[in-house]
Amino acid sequence: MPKVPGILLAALLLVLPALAFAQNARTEGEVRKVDREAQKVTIRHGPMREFDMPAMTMVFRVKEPAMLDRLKAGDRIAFTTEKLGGAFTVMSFEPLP
Ligand SMILES: [Cu+2]
Repeated sequence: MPKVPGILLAALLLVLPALAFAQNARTEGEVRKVDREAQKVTIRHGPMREFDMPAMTMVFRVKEPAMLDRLKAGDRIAFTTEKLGGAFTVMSFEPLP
């Protein structure tokens, strides 16, 4: 049986917690307003434990401006968030029924 290089094991140990974090960052919410000019979206979101944040309505940036074309007020979404350069940023989302 071939030996697994230590560097691969180390990489795996680094990646696994990152995956777990990405899952925890999933939040559900409702789109309240889309601002294409400012490239921002207002979302009424549920609690975000990873940011120690209760449910509230707030403004997010988006990772890519094109994401705004797929969002409109009233949409219910599940989304992932990262804090990029101090700004809460929607990294991905999917529509909820
Ligand atoms: Cu918030």
